[in-house]
Amino acid sequence: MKNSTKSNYLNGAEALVKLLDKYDVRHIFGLCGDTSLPFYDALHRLNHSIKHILTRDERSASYMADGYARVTGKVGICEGPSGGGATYIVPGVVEANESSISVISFTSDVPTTSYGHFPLTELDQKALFKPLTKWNCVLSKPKNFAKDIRRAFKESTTGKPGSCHLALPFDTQTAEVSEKEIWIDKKHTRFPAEPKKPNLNKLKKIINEISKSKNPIIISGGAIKNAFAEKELQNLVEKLNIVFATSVTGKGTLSDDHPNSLGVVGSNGGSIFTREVLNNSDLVIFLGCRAGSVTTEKWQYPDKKKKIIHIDIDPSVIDANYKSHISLIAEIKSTLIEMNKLIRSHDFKGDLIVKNVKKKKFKKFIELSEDNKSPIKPEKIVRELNNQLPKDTYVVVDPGTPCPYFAAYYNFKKSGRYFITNRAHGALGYALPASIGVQIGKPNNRVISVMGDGSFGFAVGELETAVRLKLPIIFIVISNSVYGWIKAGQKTRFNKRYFSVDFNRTDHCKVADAYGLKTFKVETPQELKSQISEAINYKSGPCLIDIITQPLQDANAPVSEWIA
Ligand SMILES: Cc1ncc(C[n+]2csc(CCOP(=O)(O)OP(=O)(O)O)c2C)c(N)n1
Ligand SMILES: [Mg+2]
Repeated sequence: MKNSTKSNYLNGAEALVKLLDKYDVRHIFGLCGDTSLPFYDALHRLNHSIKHILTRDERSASYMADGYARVTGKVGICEGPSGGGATYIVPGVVEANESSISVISFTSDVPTTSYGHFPLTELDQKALFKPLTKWNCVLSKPKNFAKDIRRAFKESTTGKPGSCHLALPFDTQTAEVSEKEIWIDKKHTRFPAEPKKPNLNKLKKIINEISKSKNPIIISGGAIKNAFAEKELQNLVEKLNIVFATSVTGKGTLSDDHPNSLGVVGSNGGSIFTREVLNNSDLVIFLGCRAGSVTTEKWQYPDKKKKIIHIDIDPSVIDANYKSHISLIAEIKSTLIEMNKLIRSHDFKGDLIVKNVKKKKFKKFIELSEDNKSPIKPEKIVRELNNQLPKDTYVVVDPGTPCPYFAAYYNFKKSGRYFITNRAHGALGYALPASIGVQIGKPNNRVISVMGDGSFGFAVGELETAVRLKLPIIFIVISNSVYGWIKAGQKTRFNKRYFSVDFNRTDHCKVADAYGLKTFKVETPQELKSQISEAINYKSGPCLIDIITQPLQDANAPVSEWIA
């Protein structure tokens, strides 16, 4: 094996480490394997500023990279070995790609010389990742090695950001790569890069249409958060005094305290009151939002006759669900900057509309949150956490009970990326590993991970990682011994024909204790406040609060449709 035998050459693995270091990569999330050994050896031998975060499952590595990228704006890097490692790393790669998050996944591969000879772990990685990524490639030619890595960073960060995959065959890791190839384009270290500026004529038409409208509403997806354009958005909203709503992913783009912030609309976290605002509007402006099934309650609200303006970097979302009156394909931050320059002030009375709706929307929530009967209501958990956590806490939530409840009722007092959830696929088991990526990306902030007991079962192995790294994450398990969301679907749409959704209650504290976490058990509403307070004061490592909670199918969840 060559370890830089000639002075002007490196081996492929060394070249990869040097390139990643130049790309300002400071953390790699991954898990070892036979075919990755040259890469690990290069990480061990070379001088660099990269920390390798050893995970207990490749799926976690990709979710960690996703969470890390969401809060830092840097490219999230994950890695795993050939065969099982490559198949296990898929979920986070897909989630990031569809959520427009820059993630690059490297998986090592058997030597190109053994392709077709049935070596252990052989897999057509190119074919596997092709439909799941924005761009992918097998680094099979040393001559193209650095060029292809640069292409991955470029593809991942420009246009609609997304994920890329690179397969690293064993023999390219040990082959010679010229040192002259070790250069990068700094623009591609963060996303979104090389923003596409808006067409000003179209933008003027959009502004004219907004000026003519009476009750316009903005619905934003995750793009503004991803572009760190919250300030520009706030300027626009205040200039127009317009109603501002979001998808689940966009939650927190504008602080929930802001007078114009309506909150989340749609079937998961919306309410009949937010829907009413949408019904009363005469113009809907989708900003960086794909208008998917959840945000639009299966394309019912807004109804198809509504006048639509659609602004997005991704041409494929335009007119996919609603015929737009005017559309604009451009990067969101540059668009907001130009809009603020061109638009004149209006008073669409957004603050008044929002005030009215919020009063109605929170009435029942407050009532239920004050109920002191067992089992503990999800409303009480959200309210208590909201009362006690610092305002710059990152809240990472799973599907099931956490998503709709936090989307609807958690009150973010600061604009930004504080709410993180996986809305592309909504796969169980995201919040635990993603929160690890978030805490590594934001070491000075509090991070909480709220999961269902179903999700806990998917991801529990990473508690060891959190303990090993002494990350002060607060893990919260909504313990209801059921796949509650699905049971609620059986209740509402299948006449309570419950089938194969209940499971035994796990003592999550005992499990967490075995991993070395500090634990808190909450069985009655009376214990909730003090246990949360103690958990927040505990900062020397991860802790877990196990909360015996009202099952989702019996709760008053802010969900209008269980079958998305
Ligand atoms: C990987 C994966 N498998 C299945 C589903 C379908 N699904 C959506 S919600 C849900 C139940 C969630 O149960 P739990 O985590 O216990 O939360 P609860 O609804 O009980 O609060 C299931 C199975 C999914 N989202 N992801
Ligand atoms: Mg459950």
